[in-house]
Amino acid sequence: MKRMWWLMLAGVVMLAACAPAASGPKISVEMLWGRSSPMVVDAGAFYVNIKNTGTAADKLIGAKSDACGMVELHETVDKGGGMMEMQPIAGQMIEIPAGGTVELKPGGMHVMCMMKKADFAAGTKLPLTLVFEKSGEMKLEAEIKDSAM
Ligand SMILES: [Cu+2]
Repeated sequence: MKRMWWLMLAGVVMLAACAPAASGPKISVEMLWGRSSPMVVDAGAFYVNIKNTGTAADKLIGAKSDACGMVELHETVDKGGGMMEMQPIAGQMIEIPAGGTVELKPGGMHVMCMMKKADFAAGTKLPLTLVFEKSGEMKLEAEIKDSAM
């Protein structure tokens, strides 16, 4: 019985030695969705919370989708006097700090789907691939939802 324990302990030590170094970014996403919009509107928007539980920062450097002719990272800026305008994010990159969460949400940053090829109808799911500088591509599906915002 004692010998068994030693073997198990040896196994655990070996596993630990073989595990890759726990450094670098560790990206996960939550609450990915797209806002419903009629087909006559040429553009649609996706929103997502991006979490980095790793020890190094990463960057969202783009996105792509078969549902869009072109995808851009956008932000909504307050132009003053109640004027909200959206514009492409400078450099097309969003920093995801180590241990941080970045929220892409209505009224803020978003993934803009231009030259829509699919109907953004509530209840449907559309493909969206997020591209990270270090973590690479993350293939996802966004559920389209109605939003008053
Ligand atoms: Cu936009």
